[in-house]
Amino acid sequence: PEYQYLDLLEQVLDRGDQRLDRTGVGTRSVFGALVRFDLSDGTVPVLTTKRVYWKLAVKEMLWFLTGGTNIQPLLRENVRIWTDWPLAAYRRATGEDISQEAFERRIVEDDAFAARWGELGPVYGKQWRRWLGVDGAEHDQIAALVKTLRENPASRRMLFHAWNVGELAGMALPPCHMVYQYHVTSDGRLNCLLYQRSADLLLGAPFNFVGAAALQLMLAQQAGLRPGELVWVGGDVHLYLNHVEQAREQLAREPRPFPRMTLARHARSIDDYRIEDFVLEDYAPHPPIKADVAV
Ligand code: THF
Repeated sequence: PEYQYLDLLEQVLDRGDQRLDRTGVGTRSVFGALVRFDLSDGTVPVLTTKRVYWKLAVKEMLWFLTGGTNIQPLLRENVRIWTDWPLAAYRRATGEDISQEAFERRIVEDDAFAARWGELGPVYGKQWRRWLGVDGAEHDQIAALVKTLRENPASRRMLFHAWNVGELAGMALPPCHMVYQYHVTSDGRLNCLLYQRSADLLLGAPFNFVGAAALQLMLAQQAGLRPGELVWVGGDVHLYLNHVEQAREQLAREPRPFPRMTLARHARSIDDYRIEDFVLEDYAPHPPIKADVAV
């Protein structure tokens, strides 16, 4: 199950280098970590030592795949994990002390307001589906990946990347989960290696595991493959100092087997998946652990 994750959490907690970070909250951090999850038995890394709201993470992944960069469709699906950044920008620009709820309601109801204040800039979706080349042509990295998985699965170039240097300045937040590389074994298993330059180990990483696993299931189905391993590599892997108590509580819990995830139907294309297609079975987690996200 999740022992590799828990070991890493313990290592960061006990031996992480403590310093001040961009957000002003402070972190303990280790540099360079690798965790492997085996998806070949049908399980997916949805942590059990706390309840993970896995549907939010899958919905976020589906939103990335649409190429979208505005939080309005996310909020319409009740996914609120990206609100903090546009909200902070709005408060900074207007000086208005608007509540998160009121801000989210306006984004959902007022398209003009959403267009002005709900934009995150050229983040994941834009780069994945419409990376702008020097010649002005747009590159759909996801469509190209699916094509290569089908036609040339021995390729060593099956990856997509979000770190578009020329567009970083326009992003609300530069990409954390940056590169997804794929590998197909001779017996038809699809492996994924995700490189994440910066990982909020308590709050963000559990979501990123779920998103990557869901994507791996979709890609495998589209290419007629079976899921293999998910290898997660972290650069700056950190624990925020206001998450220390939560980490201790989580580490005191006994992990349970990972749940199984299946796709309820065969989608026609990578653009055709909906949240209802994802079925999670045998998920019996410990209770949720509340923690504030650093903005
Ligand atoms: N910034 C920071 N500091 N941490 C992150 O994990 C992070 N992300 C995304 C972008 N910037 C980041 C945002 N992803 C939650 C989960 C993922 C997020 C942001 C927030 C979160 O609060 N999860 C709660 C439940 C939330 C809810 O119920 O709405 C949880 O308990 O898991 C990493 O990609």
